Amino acid sequence: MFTVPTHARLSAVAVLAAASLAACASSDDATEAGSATNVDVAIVDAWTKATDSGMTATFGEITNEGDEAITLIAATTDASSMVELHETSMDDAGGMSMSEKDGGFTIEAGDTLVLEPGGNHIMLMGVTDPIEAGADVPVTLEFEGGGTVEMDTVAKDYTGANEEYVGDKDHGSMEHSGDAGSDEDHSGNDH
Ligand SMILES: [Cu+2]
Repeated sequence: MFTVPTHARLSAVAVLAAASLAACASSDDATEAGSATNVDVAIVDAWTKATDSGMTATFGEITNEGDEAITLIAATTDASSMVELHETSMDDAGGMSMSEKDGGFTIEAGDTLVLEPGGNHIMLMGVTDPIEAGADVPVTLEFEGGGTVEMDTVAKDYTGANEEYVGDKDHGSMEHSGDAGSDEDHSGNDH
């Protein structure tokens, strides 16, 4: 709805989302409104790694513009059947591995959560329809207390950050990256 540069547009969307949350409170001064969670964030550089299928990730910088700490506890997107919040760490062997972040990401007032390849990220798992470079990939961020923010991300080709996934064994039946079965629509993607 806005024809302004991407970053500005993303911020505007986040602010609008926060504004609509505030509008649900009984007064304009939502920060004092008891249980209502006022999630006031600005998001820039939001993008999702293009992929044909399997696993990919969403990145961006999320700044808490509110007066209180907020905690990102989950995310959802139509682009994948399962989403987790991941952190990346170095294992004993010196390799990088990623795993689910217990308790989510807390962002102190005024601080910025940086989601980037090789670091914290939003993990998309079970992608079945290809996410092509340039596509819009909306991701809904869920914060502790019930607040949500729509994060509009754009798909980009990216190679690198091939951390090993060390998810718990409960997810062992999950599709891992690569062609897990589905032979439908291999529409000639030559890299
Ligand atoms: Cu991950």
